[in-house]
This record gives sequence, structure tokens and C-alpha cells, in this order.
Amino acid sequence: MGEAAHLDWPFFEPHHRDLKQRLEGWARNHLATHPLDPVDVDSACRQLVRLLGKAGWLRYAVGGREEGGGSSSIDTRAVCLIRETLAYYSGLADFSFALQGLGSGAISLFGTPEQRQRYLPRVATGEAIAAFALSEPDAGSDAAALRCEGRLEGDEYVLNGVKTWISNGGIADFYVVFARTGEGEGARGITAFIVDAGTPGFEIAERLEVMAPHPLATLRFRDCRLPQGQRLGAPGQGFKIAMQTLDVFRTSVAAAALGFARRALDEALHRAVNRRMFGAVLADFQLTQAKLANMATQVEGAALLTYRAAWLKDQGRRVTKEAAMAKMVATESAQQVIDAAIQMWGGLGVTRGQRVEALYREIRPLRIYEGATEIQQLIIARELLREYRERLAEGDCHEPNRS
Ligand code: COS
Repeated sequence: MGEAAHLDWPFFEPHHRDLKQRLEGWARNHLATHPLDPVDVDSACRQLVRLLGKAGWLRYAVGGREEGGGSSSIDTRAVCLIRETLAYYSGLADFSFALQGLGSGAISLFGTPEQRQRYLPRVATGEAIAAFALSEPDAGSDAAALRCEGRLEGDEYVLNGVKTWISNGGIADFYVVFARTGEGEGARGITAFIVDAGTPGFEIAERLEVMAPHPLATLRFRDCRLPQGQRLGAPGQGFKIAMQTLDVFRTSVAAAALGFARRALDEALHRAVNRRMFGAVLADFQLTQAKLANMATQVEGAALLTYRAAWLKDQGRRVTKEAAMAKMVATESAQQVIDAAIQMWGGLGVTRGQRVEALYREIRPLRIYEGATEIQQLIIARELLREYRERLAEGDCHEPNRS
């Protein structure tokens, strides 16, 4: 991978630098020639999960838990370095790694010892594939509006409803599913469950085709019966479980965007020094230099926000605002960096089979999934206003119009 000077930043420990070096060598050997658009995306993903598990990388996606739940021992900086590196070489490898983390994250954070023992070791070795099922046709950004129902009957929960846009849908061995159980209104009446693939009453209703192909599906539950032991966390706590899981992994979406952007910048540099025109090379023109300068600055800015959020998370801090800032800036700027790289590649840039063309398709969903940019803006503004009001209440605030 091209630029790795950021490893000298004080955000990292020596073991992070060692991890990055080992992973870089592994990725060059195993992923550099991976096809951009595999014909059979399901089997490509299954193979990648096994490969990542066998090499030991998936262990970083699966965390332990501190007493009381909700606090993760996931090394966020390691997860981010891994996603950044995998994304540089293969969008599908990054996807396979990330979904093992997101799909099992709620179990790492809130599972009972039995649940953690039953699922997590297999996720870490790549023997079991995980999925996170929150979104519904009428509840994407407004996650608390979900309608999938989990009714308690005797000592069983009965699930009825639909989930959609579920990554790994169709190939996952288990799904963490959020359903309305009615302990309270809105966000207060949701509970999390673990549903094994093959549970009667659970089916894949439809497979979804998207611009950067990866396994994606709509799930349907019809009187799907679950023993109480498949409930994850306390009844009514499902929304907070979902939000806290997303808090851990949102920063890593920023890291993936960073990996895509770094690759686009390297592709652009390669093009700039090789493409001849008007008796010079592209790099000789100031218009090209301006583009490269903007791209490099956007990459560095995104990296700073990403690793600041990851470092803060690893200090045990709540990073709702910082993770949202990192995700918003890294995904939006990666889209612009990749677009600029395509402009420099010209006609070739929009040709199927070219790396920059694949990057253009790979980056787009990251501005939507795990909280669209507009949701990140909402989260940032809410946190900002909450902090300001707290400072006001404590009298620790200069009120500009009074001085
Ligand atoms: N950590 C812990 N608790 C959280 C939390 C977080 N990050 N975010 C919210 N909560 C808690 C709140 O504190 C509140 O608890 P109380 O009822 O005890 O006060 C509860 O959850 C409800 O929160 P809120 O009122 O903020 O919920 P909203 O319905 O207004 O939704 C947003 C908040 C928009 C931030 C949320 O719906 C969201 O993140 N949406 C995007 C979902 C998403 O990422 N979808 C993609 C699916 S995965 S690909």
C-alpha cells in the first residue's frame, strides 16, 4: 500500500504497526489478484471469510466484553487498520471482514457467556458467517420505527415481519434480529434476538442485486419460534444494543472509505506520471497537480478523523459524535477522490474491469449504510447541542452576545 506515514502518528501502539506490516504482506499475496467482480459472489465471500479466519485476521473483528455489557474489548484501531488495508486491495475482502464484526458485535457486547461461547469462536475462525438485521422496508434511517414483531408466548418468542438490505443475507449462519416486543413506545419497545439460519418460519424472501455486488437479501419471518435463550440482552433494550453496536463499527466504515480513497490516489499518481499528452505527462500540468493536492489533503483529513475516533474509543470514551464525523467526512471525501481519479483515467476510468471504475461503485453504498450521511449530521448536531446545554447548565460557557 502506498502512503503509510500515518503509522507514525501517536494514535498507534507498536503492536498496531506490527499488525499493519504483517497484514500488508498477507494482502499482497492473497488479495492483489482477487477478481474485481467475481462471477459467484456468494462463494467468493464464503471463501474470503474462511481465508481471513484461517489467517487469524477475523479474531480482531470479535471482541470480549467487560462486566455489565455494552463495553467492548475490540481494538478499534486494529479493526480500522485491517479494514483500510483490505479495502485497498479488495472491496469484497473488506466486506467479509466487516460483516463478521457487525454481525457478531451485539453478541460480543451483550451476549450471555453461553451465547458468546456458542457463536463467537466460530465467527473468529470463519466457520460461521454473521449478519446484522435491523433495517426494514419502512424503517431504515428511522430505525426505531421498525415493525417486525416479537410476541412472547409461554416461554417462546414468535417473530413475524420483514427485514431488508441485510448484508450476508442468504449466506449467513445466524442473524442478530431486532423486533418490537412492546415493553414501551418506539425505541423503548425493541428487543434483540439471535436467529439461526434454518430455524422454521425464517426464510430468505428475495436476493437483492446492487451496483457493487455482495450478498444482500430481504428476510421474512412467519411464526418463527425462538426459545428465550435466543434473546440477546434484556427485553426492551434492543434499540440501545443496536446503537452501541453501530457506535463500535461506524469508525471502521470510515477506515474502509479511507482504504478505497488511498487506492484511488495511488491509481491517480500512477496515471499522472505515465499518461503522455501534449508532449508531456499528465503530472506536468498544474490542473493535474491541483487535483492531486486536493485528493491527498482529503485523504489525510479523513485519516486524522478516523484514527482520532478509533483512538478515543480504545481509551474507553463514548465516541458517538467523533465516529459520526469520521464516517461522514471519510465516505463523502472518498467519493470525491475516486471521482477525481476517474477523471484522470478518462475513458479507461469508466471501463468495466478497471480498478477506479470498481472503486466508484464500491464507495457509493458507504455513504448510505450504517447510518446515511444525513443521519451522521443529525447525530453530530444533537451531540453538539447536548454538550453546549450541559456547559450552559454548569455555568462553564461564554455567552458571546452578553460580552
Ligand atoms: N448509544 C447508546 N444509547 C443510544 C445511542 C447510542 N449511540 N443512540 C441513542 N441511544 C438511546 C437514547 O439515549 C435513547 O434512550 P432513552 O430512551 O433511555 O432516553 C434511545 O436510545 C432512543 O434514542 P433517540 O431518541 O435518539 O432515537 P431516535 O429514534 O431519535 O433515533 C437515530 C436516533 C436517528 C440516531 C437512529 O435512529 C439511527 O442511528 N438511525 C440510523 C440507523 C442505521 O444506522 N441504520 C442502518 C442499519 S445498519 S446497515
